Amino acid sequence: MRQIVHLFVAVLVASLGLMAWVNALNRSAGYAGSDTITVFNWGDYIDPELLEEFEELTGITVIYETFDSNEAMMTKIAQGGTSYDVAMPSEYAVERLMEDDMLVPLDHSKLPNMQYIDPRFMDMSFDPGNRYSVPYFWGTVGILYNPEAFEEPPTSWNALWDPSLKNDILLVDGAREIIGMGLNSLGYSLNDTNEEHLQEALAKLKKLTPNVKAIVGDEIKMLMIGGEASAAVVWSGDAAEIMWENEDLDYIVPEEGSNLWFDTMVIPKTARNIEGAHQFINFMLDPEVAARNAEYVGYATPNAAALELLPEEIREDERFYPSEELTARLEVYENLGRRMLAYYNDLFLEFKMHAK
Ligand code: N2P
Repeated sequence: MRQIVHLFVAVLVASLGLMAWVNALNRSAGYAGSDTITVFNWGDYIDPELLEEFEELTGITVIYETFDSNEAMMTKIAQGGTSYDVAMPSEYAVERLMEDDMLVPLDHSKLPNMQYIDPRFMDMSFDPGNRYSVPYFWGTVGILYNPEAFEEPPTSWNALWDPSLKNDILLVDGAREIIGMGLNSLGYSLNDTNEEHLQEALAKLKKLTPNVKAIVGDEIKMLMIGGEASAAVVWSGDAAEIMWENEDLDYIVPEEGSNLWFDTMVIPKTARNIEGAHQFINFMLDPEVAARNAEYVGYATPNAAALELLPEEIREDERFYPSEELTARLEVYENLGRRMLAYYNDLFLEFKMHAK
């Protein structure tokens, strides 16, 4: 009898262990049953309370993962190891994912809250008819700076090359952003594919290295709030968040041009819960949810009804809701194709090695 009990206990322990293992495996593989979705978003790019509210509202558990560049996100989606249900690529990455047949067409009948998006952010050239993507946030790339370190407020990218800023600037860790800045500072387009121009941009960036203190991801916010550098190349929404904490700083978009970007929500082909993914996207488009999210992350919302709910001082701040006159002279990243994107990445890597 004792032996039988021992055997029974052993079988029980083994099967419990097996169940835990299978569960862990499912979670790590981002397995989404009908009651789970896996969301893949940029770091610091959502109000976490909203995830909990979505879970309470729908009974769907959210597995949440983050990335820090479009390139890293696309690589992970292509690897297929995790079944992401919703992801937040920027416009050129949406185009690339569409080209690679990696996206599920959206069912607009399940996204009634799309009606709240400002029409100027709909039907954009990278995804006509919003067949695969809906806008999430938008913004610019610019210079966040401490006026005390500058004789005159900077108006050009070239201000960052001033020798007085030795070891005093931070750069966002993005290949398109930094190579784009190099190109723009020389008067070229940030979508330039001429290899001579790109080499010129790299040479120019290498001259910036004495001033570069670090090339960082989301830590840039903590460092700038703490006054660790006099200037930083950042996305507009990060600048907004930093300036709420450190009022000494200001943000400009350089006059020779910069990037205007649009981040979106899409459903990758890896999705296992397409219904849940639509529910999540629609939830994020709800005006009250979108307004809270925009206030939390600091980025500009494309949701017209949400914008109405934001405090006037945010809505009317042209640093974060730039005028159409400013946006007209900015450039949106184009999908340069696999080979060119890899070339940009290689140049950026070479710059990073040099900056170390
Ligand atoms: C937020 C990242 C914003 C991404 N941390 C800009 N495309």
